[in-house]
Order: sequence, then C-alpha cells, then structure tokens
Amino acid sequence: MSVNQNAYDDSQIQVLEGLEAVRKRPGMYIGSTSARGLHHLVWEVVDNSIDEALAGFCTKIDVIVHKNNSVTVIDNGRGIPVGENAKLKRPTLEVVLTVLHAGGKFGGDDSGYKVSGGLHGVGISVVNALSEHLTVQVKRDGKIHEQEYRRGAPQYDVKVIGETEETGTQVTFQPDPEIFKETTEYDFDILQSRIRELAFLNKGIEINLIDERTDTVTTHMYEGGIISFVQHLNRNREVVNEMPIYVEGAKDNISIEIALQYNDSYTENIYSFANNINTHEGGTHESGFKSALTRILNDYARKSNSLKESDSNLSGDDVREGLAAIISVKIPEPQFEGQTKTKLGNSEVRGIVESLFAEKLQTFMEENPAIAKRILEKGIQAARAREAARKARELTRRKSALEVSALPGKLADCSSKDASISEIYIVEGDSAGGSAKQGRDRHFQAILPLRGKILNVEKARLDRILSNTEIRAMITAFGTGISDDFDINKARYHKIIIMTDADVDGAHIRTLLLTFFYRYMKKLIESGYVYIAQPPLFKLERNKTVRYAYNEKQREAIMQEFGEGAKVNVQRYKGLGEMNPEQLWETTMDPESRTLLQVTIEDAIEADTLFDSLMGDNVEPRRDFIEEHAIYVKNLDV
Ligand code: 0RA
Repeated sequence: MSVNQNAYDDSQIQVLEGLEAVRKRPGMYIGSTSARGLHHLVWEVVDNSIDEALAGFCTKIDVIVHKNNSVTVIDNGRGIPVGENAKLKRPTLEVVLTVLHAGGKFGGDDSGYKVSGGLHGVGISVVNALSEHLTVQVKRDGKIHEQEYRRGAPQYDVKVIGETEETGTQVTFQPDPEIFKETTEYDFDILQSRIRELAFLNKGIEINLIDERTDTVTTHMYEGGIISFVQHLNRNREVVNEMPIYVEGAKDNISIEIALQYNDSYTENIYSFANNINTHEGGTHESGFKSALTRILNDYARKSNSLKESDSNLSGDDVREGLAAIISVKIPEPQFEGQTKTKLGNSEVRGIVESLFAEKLQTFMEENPAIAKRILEKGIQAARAREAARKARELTRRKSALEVSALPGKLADCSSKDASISEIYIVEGDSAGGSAKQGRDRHFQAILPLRGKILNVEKARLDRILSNTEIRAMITAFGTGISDDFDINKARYHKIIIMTDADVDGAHIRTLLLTFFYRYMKKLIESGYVYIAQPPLFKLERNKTVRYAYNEKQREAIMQEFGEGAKVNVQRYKGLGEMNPEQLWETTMDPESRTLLQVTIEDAIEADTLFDSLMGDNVEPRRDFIEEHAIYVKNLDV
C-alpha cells in the first residue's frame, strides 16, 4: 500500500473495509441471516423513516414488496442530506449509505429520539452492504438525487435526475442471496404485524404495506395510538372500562405513554416498549407501572372500604388479572439488558413512570367511582380464586409426594432418564396413541395419549385447570410443575412434541395445548422445548415404491416424478389413526426422516391475539382463522 494517499483514498478504503466486515459477519450486525435477518433489513430502513416522523417531519411511509422480493421504503421526511460531508469530503447521502453507524443524525446533541436500539440502529449502510443491489433517491432542495450500489459499493457519484417540490427518501434494495442463503422471500404476515405495531406505537403516522406479489395493499394509521392498541388486544373480549385509561407525560426528556383496559378474562396481557422495541423481558418502565397499579388500587380499596381492615392487600397478580396494557416509553439513550437484550435497564425510568402513572390513575379512580368499583371487585375476586388455587395446588403437591409413582397411567414412558435426549409425544386420541406406542423407539420416546379436547385455559382459573385430568397428566409427565412453581430444570424431556391430526380439530387441540403452555409453562416455549410433529397428508404408491407427501405441492411433485401415465395409488390420510405403527414411525417420529416445527414466542402479541380469535365463542370464524394462520411456529428440521 502506498504511503502518500490523500484523505479521500484513505476514507474510501476504510469504507470498503467496513462494508466487507459486515458481509463477513452479517450476524453481528443483523442478528442472523435467516428469515429474521432478512426482515431486519426492512426494519432498519423503516426505523430511519420513523425517526424522521418522531422528529416531526414525516407523516407517511410506504413499504412495497416487489415481485422479485426486493423492497422499497418511501417516506415524505426531509430526505437524507445531500450536501458535502466536511470530514469525508463526500456527499452526506453517500456517507449515510456506505459508512457504518453514520445513518443517524451523526452523534449530534440534537433532540429527537432514535427509535433504534437492541439489534436495530446499525444504520442503512448495513442494509446496503447486504444487498445485491440498492438504489436511493432523495427529494430535497428542489431536486431528485440518486445513487446506486452493488453489495455496498457506489456505482456512480450522486447525481440529479429531476426536479421536485417535494421532500423525502426512497430506498429500494434487493437482499443478497449470497448472504441470505436460507431464504430471500419476504413474509407478508411478519411485515404486516410489525408495521401494524409501529403504527399503534406512533400515532398519526400512516404506514402502507403494498405487496405486489399478491396485489395486496394494507393501510395502518391510528389516531388513537396505543389506545387503539389495547382495544385491538381486547377486540374479542368483554371489557370492564369501555374507554381505556390513558396516561401521557414527559420528564427529563423521557416521554411516557400508557393505556390500559380490563377485560373479562383471567389472563394478563402487558406489553411494554422502549423506543418502539418490544421489551419482552420487561424492565424499569414495566416495574414502575406495576408497582403504581398495585399501590393505587390498594389505597383506593382501603379508602372506599372495599377491603376491610382484616383483609390482606391485593397482590400484583390480583390487580393484573384480566388486564390488557401497553406501556411505551421513548428515551434518548435506552439501555437494553437481559438474555435477549429486551429488558429496559435505565433506572431513572422506574420512578418517572411510577409517579406519573400513580397520580393519573388515582385521579381517574376518584373521577370514575363506578368503574373503579368494578375494577376492584375483579381484583378481590381474583384474590379469592388465587387462595383457592393455592390450596388445590398444595393438595396436588402433597399427593404427588405421597404416591410412589405419580406418573399418569396412560403414559408410556421412555427408558432413558437423560432428559436432554428424551422426547414426549402428546398424541390426539387413543388409537393414534396406540400406534405411536408400538412404532416409537422406547429408549428415548415417551407417548402420552390425550382423550378428546383439553380444557380451554383462557376460560378457567388455575384451580379448575389443575383439576383437569388431561392437564394433570401432562404436568406430572413433564415433571416441571406449573405457573409460579414451574422449574425448567426439572423437565423430564427436552422435546415435547404435539402430534395431532392434520385437520381442523387437530389444529384446535394443538392451539389449546399451546395456549396452556404459553400461559402456564412459558419457559418451555422460550427454551425451545415445544415442537409440532408433521404427519404426511398423502401416501403415494407405484409398484413397490412408496412416497409420502406433507402438502399439496409435494404431492404434485411426486406425481410428476412418477411420470405421466404411471398407475399411482394415492391415499389421503384423514387422521393419524389411519397409519400403522411402522408408517407413523417412518413418516413422523423417526429423527432421521421426520420434520418437526419448533414453536417460538418471538411475537407473543401475535400468539396472544391468535389465541383470542381461536378462543372466542364464534366457531366458524375460528375455523377459518385456524386454517389461515397455522403459523406462529418456525420451520426447523431436527
Ligand atoms: C441524516 C440526517 C437527517 C435525516 C436523515 C439522515 C434521514 C435518513 C433517512 C433514512 C430514511 N429516511 C430518512 N430520512 C432522513 C437530518 C436531515 C436534516 O437535518 O435536514
């Protein structure tokens, strides 16, 4: 390398080295190169447009998925600046697109929050580096400016391609298949649900999703913001307070928004966000909210004599039963902690949320005594039920301690005691259960047949849930305990595999099981222990050759393979019971040949609203819904 390079060459080399680093270790910048990383590219660009909106300059964002899975994001913000960057002697536009971490407002001291945090916020240059091709157009200063890149490298200097009165930024990128080896196909549902969430969290911004692959256009704009969000969470439920309680305020450059509404269910749905990022693990904003809620409701209960002197205080769980709430804070320098970096750590936030929310909630209770009374009654009922559940649980615990072999009679356990290799199949129906017992590898595979439908845990409190035979069988078999007593280290199997028929009833049973796990054994899902078996839909046979198809597309492909005119015997499986033990082993249980879907709760909100729709009293929409949305599970070959 020559020693007398000018500043320009030096910086150019650094730029290319920077982008090369991104291409070498994409995971470091976007988390992974799976479908998740692929979608991350979109969020990286959209986050920048949202920042522009939060700064007060942008009202509309379009996200367009083209037929070839390239994506365009258009906003009507100020447009990325096009003037020369003094330090690098290149147009700021080029710098933003090619220099790592230059995407933001340049470490300025200017106000305005960046929504970016956690994995977000790495800058548009990362999107550029990981795109086969990217085009940026900026409308600014009366002109349309453009530059194109290949794998991050500019193809020409920024040029003016037209005139305009408007302002804004438009980015089109084609993710690089060399990087995204698993998939380069965008998933409409993933895009839509995050876009909807962003629209809820940033009231008044219009975000359109245009999918040219299917000619679908959806518009997302909520003047009500997070008020609309809780109403959406409760949309299939009876509510206690018709209008959500809403609190908004700011202190020390930290802005806070809270909306809450009680419903008639027994579950708690609190979702917290910091700078638009879902803080799954909670943090200081959530704990400030919870402590204020418990304190104010107890204070009011004492003052209004709903709680007598001899009564003990309502617990946090009591006052959160049937609560849907959104807590959204925006903060200049968020600290994300915890295992998945989704726990807000800023300690100053707790007190600000606690005092602001406490004050507003107290006023609300005093001004709306009728609603306050209903909320308190709910909490008091919850306290009574919790006491009953505690007694029931104690009974179960004592019982299992007394019984020598507490394992349920229907369980065909495996012989291995090594949980890390052990699996349990939860099988729909006794006949399929019988086949599974005969077909399994008894060394590491246990079978637990379930009779009929299990209890819908959304509609029952813990005491009733614990008295349900099917549920008790699962709890004892798993060995983990339940709810507050749950202990993942006691799991007797590291794979819990749901095996139901490939029909609507099977999907319903599967959802009931997942609801139960999600509500009472969440760690099981979080630890990646829960799977869904994939039985085949068809058996195709020609002469002595047997093939199985797991979907319609595969069936067609196999028919093609067998060739036109060949005499093929096609059997459509209506249920697991139609397979003999060998077939069940071969197609669905043999680790060498089976496909399992691993269940995730990446998007608990999506899962929860899915459960809502499924658990509503309306049967027909529920069936349609199950058929359409069988997907909050991720494909995984095991
Ligand atoms: C740097 C500085 C400014 C805005 C932006 C970047 C910006 C980036 C993106 C990415 C997508 N849309 C965007 N909109 C704006 C501040 C501009 C100014 O001070 O005029």
